[in-house]
Amino acid sequence: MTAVRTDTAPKQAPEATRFPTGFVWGAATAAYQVEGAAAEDGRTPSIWDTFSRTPGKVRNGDTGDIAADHYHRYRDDVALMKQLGLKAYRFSISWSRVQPTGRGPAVERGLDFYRKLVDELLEAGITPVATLYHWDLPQELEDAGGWPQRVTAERFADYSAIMAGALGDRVGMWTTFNEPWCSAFLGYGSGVHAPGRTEPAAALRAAHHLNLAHGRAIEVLRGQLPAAAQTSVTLNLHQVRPLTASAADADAARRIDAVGNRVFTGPMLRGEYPEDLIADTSNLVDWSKLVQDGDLAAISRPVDVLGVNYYTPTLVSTPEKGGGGSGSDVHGASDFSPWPGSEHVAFHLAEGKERTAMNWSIDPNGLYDLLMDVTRDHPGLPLMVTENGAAFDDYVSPEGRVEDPERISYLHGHLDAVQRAVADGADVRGYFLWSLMDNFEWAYGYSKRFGTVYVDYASQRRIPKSSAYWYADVIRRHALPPGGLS
Ligand code: IFM
Repeated sequence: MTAVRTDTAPKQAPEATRFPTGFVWGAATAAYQVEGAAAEDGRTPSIWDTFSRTPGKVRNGDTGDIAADHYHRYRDDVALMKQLGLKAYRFSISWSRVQPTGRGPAVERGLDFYRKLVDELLEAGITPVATLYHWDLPQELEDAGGWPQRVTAERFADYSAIMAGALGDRVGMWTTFNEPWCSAFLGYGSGVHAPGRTEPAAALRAAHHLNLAHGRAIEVLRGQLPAAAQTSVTLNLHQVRPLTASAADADAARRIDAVGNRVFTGPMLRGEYPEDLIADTSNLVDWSKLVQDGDLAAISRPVDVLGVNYYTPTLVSTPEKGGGGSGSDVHGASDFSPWPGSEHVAFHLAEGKERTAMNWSIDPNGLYDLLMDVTRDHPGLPLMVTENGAAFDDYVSPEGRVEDPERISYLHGHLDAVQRAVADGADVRGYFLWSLMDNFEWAYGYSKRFGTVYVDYASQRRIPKSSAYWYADVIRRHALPPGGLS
């Protein structure tokens, strides 16, 4: 048979760029946002139980009492994760569930929940990634002064030892804190998060003690975990952009970068607090007394991976350019600033960009820039995108489906940004979609849906949204679908 010759080579679909070998695909949740079972098996209130029960603090008076009932439904949730092909699940541990008073012995029933969850994940072939703290300080420790008190860092080290002892044989990836910026500056500065205090000096003290607690926990984890275990911390690094090219706006951006980012990356990754941060805030705290001998060495113990959470960039200027409030409205409105020492900076929403249901502008280039900036500032540091995602006004169609093309588009754009950053030299090891399922969105209660799985709170039925199937396809391919959005 004679072969038919063609002059043009057969058309082939362009090969989709694959993510690096070993790139981890996951989804994330946090204890207070999904577990529920707030008063079961010995758990005592955390600051978020107290805060959410305080009238006017959380939209509609919502609380995490039941949330997505993950405490009782974790087996089905893990089965769903497996069905979607997730390779890793990032969850957090409720401190007051395992050590109700925040000090002293652990409660076995509380530990058992996490043991069973982890075993279920391992059985399903899903890597557990444990975060020790996602904002839910035991209320008893807040009553004793909370994060502005140095002793809280020691309590955290003890709690870390309990968890390393209970799960160290089966969890290989550990994160000390999720977004300590929110704990310090929304919790003690603007007060839109628990415990709802509005004391700028206390917010800075909290930031230092969160840093110290991180360092002490890394020491404990390293001492107790097998050598192969990985340790990390997750920061919501603000991708700060000046509104104009003026020197004044550049200075506004510098200030927010200092009290938003470098207050953590400075001591953790360089072993020092930035001089400009100290100068900007010296009227509020005496850093020479706050930071004691040995603190910086403790805080800068190396981590294996830096977790980065990204949602939207932060556009700033001097106040004369207009713009809104304190920037805290990203997480809830407050008359108080979450930016000690930088109260006069104005915040803006980027013009002409699409927004999510949080009114956050959608800008995947912000993620690319962020990953490249961290890579430039801290060469060789492995990174993991530990949260990225979007809230939209999802609903169940009469056919029982939840179509969320906007979320697919958001995820596609941001995964493309990750891929571009990898191609340009960023060592990004994985991506965790926020969130696995709809959950308690802090001051917004259940009014905002970030899940790739829809939760019908009345029945607790889970319905994977179309983005969940899309994400499953990305995981299967280990690449974005060819030809843009699918
Ligand atoms: O829901 C939160 C999460 O708890 C921490 N990072 C941001 C998410 C969306 O606001």
